[in-house]
Amino acid sequence: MELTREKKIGDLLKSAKDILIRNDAGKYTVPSGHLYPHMWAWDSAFAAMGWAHIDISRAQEELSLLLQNSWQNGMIPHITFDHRYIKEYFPGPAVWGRAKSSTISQPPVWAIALEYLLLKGADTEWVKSMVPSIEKSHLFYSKYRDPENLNLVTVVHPWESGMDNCVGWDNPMSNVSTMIQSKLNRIDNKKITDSSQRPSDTEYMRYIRIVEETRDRDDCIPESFQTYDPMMSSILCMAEHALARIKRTLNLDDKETLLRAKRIKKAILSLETKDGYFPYVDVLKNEKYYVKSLGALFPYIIAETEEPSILSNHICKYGLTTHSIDDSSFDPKCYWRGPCWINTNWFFSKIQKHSVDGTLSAIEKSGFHEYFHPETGEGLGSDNFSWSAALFLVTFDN
Ligand code: 9WN
Repeated sequence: MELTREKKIGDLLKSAKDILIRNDAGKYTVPSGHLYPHMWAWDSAFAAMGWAHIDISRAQEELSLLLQNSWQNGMIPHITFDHRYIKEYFPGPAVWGRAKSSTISQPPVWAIALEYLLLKGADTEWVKSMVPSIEKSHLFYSKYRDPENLNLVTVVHPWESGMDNCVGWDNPMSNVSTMIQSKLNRIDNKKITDSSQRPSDTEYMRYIRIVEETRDRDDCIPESFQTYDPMMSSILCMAEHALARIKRTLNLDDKETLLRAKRIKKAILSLETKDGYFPYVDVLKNEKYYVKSLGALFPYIIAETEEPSILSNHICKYGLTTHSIDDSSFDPKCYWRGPCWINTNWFFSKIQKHSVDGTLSAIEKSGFHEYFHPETGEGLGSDNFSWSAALFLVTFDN
């Protein structure tokens, strides 16, 4: 019995490596050649962790390029465009108003990836050389994403959170206008033709509207969306801890980094929860609100709460659902509004053992899809998805 499981895992590990090799666009890895043909920030950091299982120098190359893309203010942009493929993705540079990249960031997982590469034998001098831009990217969030000085992190676009259409954004998004100047030229829904798996046109118009509001502003902050996100805040806290550990290993001074991590942790964990969920805060309406999204449970990871009972609202055969199963907004097929994702399973595996088995069941059933139907395990969105492959390697190749 055990042998069969090992054999299955062995075959899947081989396929996972093949996917990263197939999605290798040269110096970076596309999230999916089919749907996402540019460099995405958190996808690349996850991919680098996967590459560490194939070729450590290729892993270093991925992270080096990601950090080279940093803006002057430290921001690592969420998309860096590959000009060979501009026509294959919407919205491109014409909508963002910038030739090279989008104007928002994504969850800062690069220190977590760097620590992983260090553990997997990356060259320590190279690791040291990555530290300053990682540090600067962390400081970006406190300088430009914390308008109320709460030691927490806002997102200025749902895409910045990486959980694009999660139910957490419905409230602030309802105030965003759908009037846009650009032509809504969606390509995603020509590639994923089942519209129940992707955000709606109305949501897309709002996404574009927010981008258009940032276009002529130096600070790239839109006027209609700015919301504190419990998941971003928690990931920054994890990333600061990872950076502090890297510094300690390299005999660098970790005091300031550790202080920042502690400040964020304290700020998050002192927030009042409702039904066990941490709040979002809409800066523009000055309003705290609660949503049963998996994102609002990330603070339990930094609190290191083992198997928190609240996760039972999300447990299914394929790991954890991105929205509470018994909530009326739960949608098992639609993107971040219910389906299971391998990266959220991986984050929660630190406090919830079940999500590891969930990941195996999902991938065993449907391959390395972008996300999975929580009831049937059907693979949804894109196939051959890089971070599903990379995090499978991280979880099972040891
Ligand atoms: C917009 C690349 C990205 C991920 C995000 C995921 C999805 C983009 C899209 O794909 O977002 O950034 O076009 O839907 O939501 O987390 O980084 O895989």
